[in-house]
Amino acid sequence: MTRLTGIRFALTAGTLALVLAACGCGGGGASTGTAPVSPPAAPVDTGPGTSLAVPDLGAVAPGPKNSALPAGWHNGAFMEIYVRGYKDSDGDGKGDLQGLISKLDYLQDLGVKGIWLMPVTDSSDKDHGYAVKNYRGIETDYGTLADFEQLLAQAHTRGIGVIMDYVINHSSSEHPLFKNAASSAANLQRPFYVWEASKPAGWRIYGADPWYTSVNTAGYYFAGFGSNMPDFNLTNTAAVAFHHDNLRFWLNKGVDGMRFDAVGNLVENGAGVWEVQPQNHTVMRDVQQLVQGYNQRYLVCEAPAASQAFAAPSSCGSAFAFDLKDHLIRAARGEAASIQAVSQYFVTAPATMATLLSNHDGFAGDRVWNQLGGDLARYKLAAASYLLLPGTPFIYYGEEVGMANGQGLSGDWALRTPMSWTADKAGFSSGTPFRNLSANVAGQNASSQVGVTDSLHGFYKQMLGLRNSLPSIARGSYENPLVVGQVMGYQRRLGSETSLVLINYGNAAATLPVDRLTPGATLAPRYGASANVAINATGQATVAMPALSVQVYTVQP
Ligand SMILES: [Ca+2]
Ligand SMILES: [Ca+2]
Repeated sequence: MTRLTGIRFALTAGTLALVLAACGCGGGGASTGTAPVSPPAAPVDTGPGTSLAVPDLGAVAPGPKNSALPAGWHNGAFMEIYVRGYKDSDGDGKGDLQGLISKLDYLQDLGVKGIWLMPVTDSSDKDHGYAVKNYRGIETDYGTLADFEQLLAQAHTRGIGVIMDYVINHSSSEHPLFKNAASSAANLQRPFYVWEASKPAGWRIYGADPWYTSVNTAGYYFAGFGSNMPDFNLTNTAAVAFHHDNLRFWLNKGVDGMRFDAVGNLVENGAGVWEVQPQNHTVMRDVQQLVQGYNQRYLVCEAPAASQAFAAPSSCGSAFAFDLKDHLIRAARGEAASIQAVSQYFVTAPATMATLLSNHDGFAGDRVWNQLGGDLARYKLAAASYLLLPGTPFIYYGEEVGMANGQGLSGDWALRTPMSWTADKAGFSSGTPFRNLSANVAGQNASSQVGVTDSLHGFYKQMLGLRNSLPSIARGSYENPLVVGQVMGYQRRLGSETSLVLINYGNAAATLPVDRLTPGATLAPRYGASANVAINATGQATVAMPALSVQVYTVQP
């Protein structure tokens, strides 16, 4: 999530018309012809105050449950994509859905099995997209609902699933629901949001008082991420039903799941008890049941303050491993305590954790290139460290070519720059990019690395190749972790297939014993080695590793 304070956007007749035009739920919208959609939005009597039409309100019945993807697809690697920054198709300087569609072959060639789209729904921020003003409309900068349906079909043809960012905690203050709610204390849509008649005392969230005055009425509304993004009241059944209908709207179209934003912030119980409250898990359990009512869908949650709690089956089911991320970077730097922590993580953590090195938020750290000072050898170790572990790895777009933070930018903006397709802006847009390029675009870009085995891109492709060709790596158990000096290793097992992964984080070559292997069997090299290694009668093999290297074997009888 992104916090933006002090930014307000005025709703004009023009922007409201845009909202309605972008919504595919009305009579003029595109339709797959199979999924039930909401009735056309029209103003309804909301009692006192305004009654703006709410384009994303209305019941959506469950639609087709079928999936275009094979079982277990979500154990392949995902690419997190900021559409605005990925590829511009029409020269306006902003990435869009047609641009992304034109890069699906690139993603398929890399070996990606899923795409997480940062919000593509219509937003008032016209940037990151987390201030949603129509949950059933596509951001007009990005294209149309028809473009989105084309993206789904084209991704599925390539065996790639598409999950959407879904922002359940808050909407834009320009959402018609909030405009109505803020127009009168007696407005019937007032209870969709969190209001108090007098200003509650003692609150502080991310350094700010989260209670804001409303222009039109007495009373204060709650907005944990800034005044322009008011929190929904998720103890209100109508507010929850509103979101469930919106989720079905997209699932009925064949979306393969959702990434849920800010699930630690859903329900507040008081000034000191606003984060990771028990009700949050109930909200996400119900969402999970809805999503899993469709075949082979994938749900993953963002909760930096309590990563593993939301991975429980009684909650979201999967969650980002923010508690592993820093150890992956530090292990790649050779820090002993973090090598140990990485080795032990999946001994206890749920196998449904979603692993990452960095993402679009500044709180999760700089681009990996910056965190590792541009050391490509250690960058590759960081990549191997999470791409071969259990769970679902999420690559942040451009990470695979070593994109650095943006030139002259700071904060979140430095992480959300145009993709470095070529050595200059031309690979991204024929026009003027909406934001500065990455600082190292001239040296690190896709065009100079695709097809080069020794490049960073080539390394990511080989790691994903292992994940895609060895079921034990994609979804096997995690067994027999070892740390010898600065070498970490573990076995992955699924059915009759056993893989051995070894990573030497040290600057020196190492020769080490690996125990608990199948006695009398052989280690057959899959990556980083060329010769078979014999396993003795007690199940031990002796493996030689160069400095800063990765080796992967399978155990052959
Ligand atoms: Ca564009
Ligand atoms: Ca909340």
